[in-house]
Amino acid sequence: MCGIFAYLNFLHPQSRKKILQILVDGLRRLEYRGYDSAGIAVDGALDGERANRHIHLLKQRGKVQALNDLIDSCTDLDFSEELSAHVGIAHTRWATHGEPSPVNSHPHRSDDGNEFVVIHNGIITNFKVLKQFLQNKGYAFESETDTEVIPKLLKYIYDTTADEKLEFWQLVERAALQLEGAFALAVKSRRFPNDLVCTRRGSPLLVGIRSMDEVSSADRVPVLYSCDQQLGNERVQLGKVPGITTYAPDNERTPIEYFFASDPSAVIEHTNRVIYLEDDDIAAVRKGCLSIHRHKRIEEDENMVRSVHTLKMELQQIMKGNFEAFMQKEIFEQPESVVNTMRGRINFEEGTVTLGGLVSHLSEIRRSRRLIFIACGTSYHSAMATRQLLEELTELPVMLELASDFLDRSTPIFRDDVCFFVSQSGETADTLLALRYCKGRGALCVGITNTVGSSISRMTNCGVHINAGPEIGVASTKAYTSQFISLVLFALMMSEDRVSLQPRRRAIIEGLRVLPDLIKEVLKLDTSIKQLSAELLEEKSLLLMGRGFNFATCLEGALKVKEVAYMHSEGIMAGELKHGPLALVDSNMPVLMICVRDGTYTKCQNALQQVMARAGRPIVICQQDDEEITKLSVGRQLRVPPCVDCLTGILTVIPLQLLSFHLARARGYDVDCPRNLAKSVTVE
Ligand code: UD2
Ligand code: GLU
Ligand code: MG
Repeated sequence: MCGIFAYLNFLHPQSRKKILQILVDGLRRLEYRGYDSAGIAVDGALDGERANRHIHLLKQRGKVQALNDLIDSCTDLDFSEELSAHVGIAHTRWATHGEPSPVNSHPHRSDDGNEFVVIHNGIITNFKVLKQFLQNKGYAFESETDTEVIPKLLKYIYDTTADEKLEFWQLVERAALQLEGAFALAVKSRRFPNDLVCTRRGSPLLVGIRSMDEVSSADRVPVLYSCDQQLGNERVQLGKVPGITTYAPDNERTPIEYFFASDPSAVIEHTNRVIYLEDDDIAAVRKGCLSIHRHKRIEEDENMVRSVHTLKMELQQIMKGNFEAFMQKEIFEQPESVVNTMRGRINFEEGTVTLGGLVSHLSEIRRSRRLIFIACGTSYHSAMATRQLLEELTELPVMLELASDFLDRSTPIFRDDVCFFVSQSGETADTLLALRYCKGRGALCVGITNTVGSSISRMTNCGVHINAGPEIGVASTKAYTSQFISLVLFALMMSEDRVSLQPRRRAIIEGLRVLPDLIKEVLKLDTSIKQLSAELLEEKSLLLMGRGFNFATCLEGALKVKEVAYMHSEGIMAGELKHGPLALVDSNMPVLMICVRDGTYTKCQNALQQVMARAGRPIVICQQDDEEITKLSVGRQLRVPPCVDCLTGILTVIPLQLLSFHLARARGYDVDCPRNLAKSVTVE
């Protein structure tokens, strides 16, 4: 979700100024990964008493430039001092726990003396128990983040295992064993000057190496296994890997530099030799030598190595990965972003859902007279997509309102209403105005937003952060599916103690469990959707028809097509066909229909037949094992895997996201910056 960057120079003297510049430049490259705050840790002056250096932290809210200004104005550091060996770590944050502020920014520290400092990307889901444990041991926390438990835990392990004389990487290994959730970490410590340890689980991390010696692509770093699951202190090398245990320059005293980063964009300007770390690898640099450690797992090959790869990409390309645009990257990120939305919130065994932000308001929401969802554009569609389920599981009337229209009508709002404000950025002007209006009338106001610390997040009484990570493409994709899931989670939470609804809830929770895999399968349709877009290229218009759980998909798909491909497109409620839209249908009008086996299946089939009877050859989004549709329809089919009815909207919208993307590309448009549109609409 955010960017990690660390720079280690060994026997390669650099001025502190240069080091800070390398760190800030690394962050600038990563800024697209998160940008609500940034921070840095470097060594300060020598501490005469302890004969090592203080660690100096600089943290600032806002973009990397704000951190840069803070560094420029810093008077406690000697910028010109030459450091022959040094470790610096830097972070750009996309907050999930605690609002963007200097104290919540990373690096986080173990204590006032900055003994261990940590940067973290991801979410630690069990941080509460760890925090409680550490607080009982007398640790005082200063931030609201999940991350802060990590440096404190490291210090705790360090202090309680003094007799074992653990190595730096072993401390990190023991701490990592206690962590649940997703993370990439970089740790710096004044106890281990000039050494660095990094590890990951679920969040990306790589190491770039630059040395006077040629670092060749034939170089391998053998993985060292620690056997003891509990202690991890017996550093035993299993298997037949010959003598070398670390990546070291041929001559032990050769200068070397390492760059640890969340992605290659921050590294490429320094070196093109990189090693991609795998989950649970612990990479340690000690006296300039890199070693990689991990626990031996039964199923793992004992002769594992991490190869040195050569980056051949251009910078621009790297930021987008193998993708042509951020929108495409974000579409393909959805198997992960939906997991981040659910992370730490669903207990799949017990079948329970906890949205931390709503717990204490739940009874008030249950007692309310109605739920009103107020939003614009894609966010509005996410509420529409989940409305039926919200009605089913909350048994409350659910109203949907476009913020602008809601205000135009001066809609009556009462104290016992609960109003939801859905917005990716949390800054959408119309939605914000509606929020002020509802607050003024005494309604409980709930935010659903992707941006911690945004206006909507702050002004609402409570809410849910969807944790989809930053979205750069102007046309929203992953935020839509994460908003969708957040609302499903809310519905599940509302119905927790309704006995009659338990089988239904179980089925939905099971659906959420398998959803990431199903999304991966839908993404495999990419090639055929690209072909389809070539066929539709010259068309003037595209009608998207569906009903029930999939009507919102039609509206959202049409919005995407309009937004990025500048093609007229309309989402049509299939039940409304004979009340007008059918008149548009003939053999020339491109039509796409969604027909999945839910409560509206037969009705959708009827609609399909009506369209074919007007010589239409609709493209059908249907389910993989649906033979009936194969027999019935004459046009192209896009098949998505079956899943529980109320989640199909996620699987059916992804083909339309892809279609709009490919249409736009084929027409030669810049999909990330469509004309006339802005990412965050902060004007009325
Ligand atoms: C929250 C906290 C986290 C920690 C954790 C404990 C944040 C961002 N998250 O994560 O620090 O305490 O709980 O398990 O600090 N909210 C609004 N409006 C919105 C969105 C959220 O008022 O539009 C409130 C929400 O009611 C809650 C807080 O902000 O009080 C955090 O919401 P969240 O969804 O991040 O909650 P959670 O439990 O995942
Ligand atoms: N969960 C951490 C925080 O809120 C890290 C977020 C990130 O990946 O930027 O500070
Ligand atoms: Mg928008």
